[in-house]
Amino acid sequence: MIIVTGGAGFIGSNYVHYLLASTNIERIVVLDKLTYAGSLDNIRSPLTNGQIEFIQGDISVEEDVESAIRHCDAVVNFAAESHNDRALLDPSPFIETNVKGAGILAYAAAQNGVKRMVHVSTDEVYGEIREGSFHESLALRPRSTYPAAKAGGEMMILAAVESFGLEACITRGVNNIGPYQHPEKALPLFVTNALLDMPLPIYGTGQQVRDRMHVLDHCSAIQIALERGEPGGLYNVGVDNECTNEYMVDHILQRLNKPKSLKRYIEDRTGHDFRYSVDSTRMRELGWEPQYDLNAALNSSIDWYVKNEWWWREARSEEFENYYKEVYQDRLSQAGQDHTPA
Ligand code: NAD
Ligand code: TDX
Repeated sequence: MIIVTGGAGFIGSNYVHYLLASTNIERIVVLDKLTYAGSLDNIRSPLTNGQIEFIQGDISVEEDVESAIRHCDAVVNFAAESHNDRALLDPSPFIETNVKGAGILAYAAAQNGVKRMVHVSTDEVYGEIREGSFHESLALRPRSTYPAAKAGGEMMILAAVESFGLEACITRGVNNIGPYQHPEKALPLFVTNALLDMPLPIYGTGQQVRDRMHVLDHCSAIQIALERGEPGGLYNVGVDNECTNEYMVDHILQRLNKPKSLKRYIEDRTGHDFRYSVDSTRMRELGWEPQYDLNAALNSSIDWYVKNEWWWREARSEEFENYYKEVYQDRLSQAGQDHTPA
């Protein structure tokens, strides 16, 4: 039996679909709090077909974790607050879930004899890098609340490895794109705004760089880490699909046949990391090989939102619209159509 925490969110739900399609694991249990970011729509068909079980619960609440984790062989932890812009509005849930939750989960896993665990972390824990790539041996220098809390969570996992012999490893993935990503994140926000003929809000100059990994490549890496990762091992997961935010926006507009006049350059995100890049040699040495190059990752992701309007209309809920107004309304009203925000 495997527990997938945060399995109703973006990457967790893709991992559930990946497990069902690519492995013979007999029992899959999703434990998810169903915050604004989680939705049973993301795992609707396996739930309806009885292929998975769902427990609504919070990884930072001991009783929720204890009752779910008994008789479990493996845990993959996706549960987190994951959006940088929300961390700027309210850090509390980030500290609660990403640090305390990771600690409670790791302790419960160790006490209940869980055999294997992967804790899904992020490239952002290293901080930004203008040139070259981060290696796992480097010190963590997170520059804002979300990655700082993720770094804290990693320490909780490593403490349980040392203190209790928990067989857990940690993956540090780059930016994911693909199906079921909440529309607060850049690619689904840009695609769905374009489909709605709304402006696309680009932070600062749009020259920031991200390595865009298709979520299924991330899922295959996590599975390999679960099967072959060393206890206490750290594994960068990157794909060399670097591009600027502006390149991604232009690509989206072109694919959707929408005008460049939808682009808006708005006031930058506070503490915006300019570039992330990781050296994934260690992950590749475990036998991992990503399948999607940049164009394939972008195009298949864009096309999914075009085909699944029902999904993103649901995700662009009242909660989302309130959040959108809070983060974007003033900045958009002062926006420019060239690289200099008005
Ligand atoms: P997401 O926000 O889409 O999903 C998070 C899920 O966790 C949601 O279903 C939510 O309901 C659930 N959750 C939140 N708090 C919880 C709690 N206390 N207890 C139980 N469930 C809770 O996030 P995502 O983009 O799918 O990211 C998943 C994981 O991967 C996160 O740990 C994130 O840090 C990491 N990660 C994400 C990316 C990326 O590009 N999205 C890249 C690298 C690593
Ligand atoms: O409206 C926007 N305009 C914009 O220019 C948004 C939402 C984003 N951006 C920029 C900021 C980033 O440079 O696009 C880039 C990507 O932004 P996000 O999708 O918010 O991702 P990022 O902040 O890079 O973090 C993501 O990758 C690492 C995930 O959200 C994290 O969970 C993951 O750990």
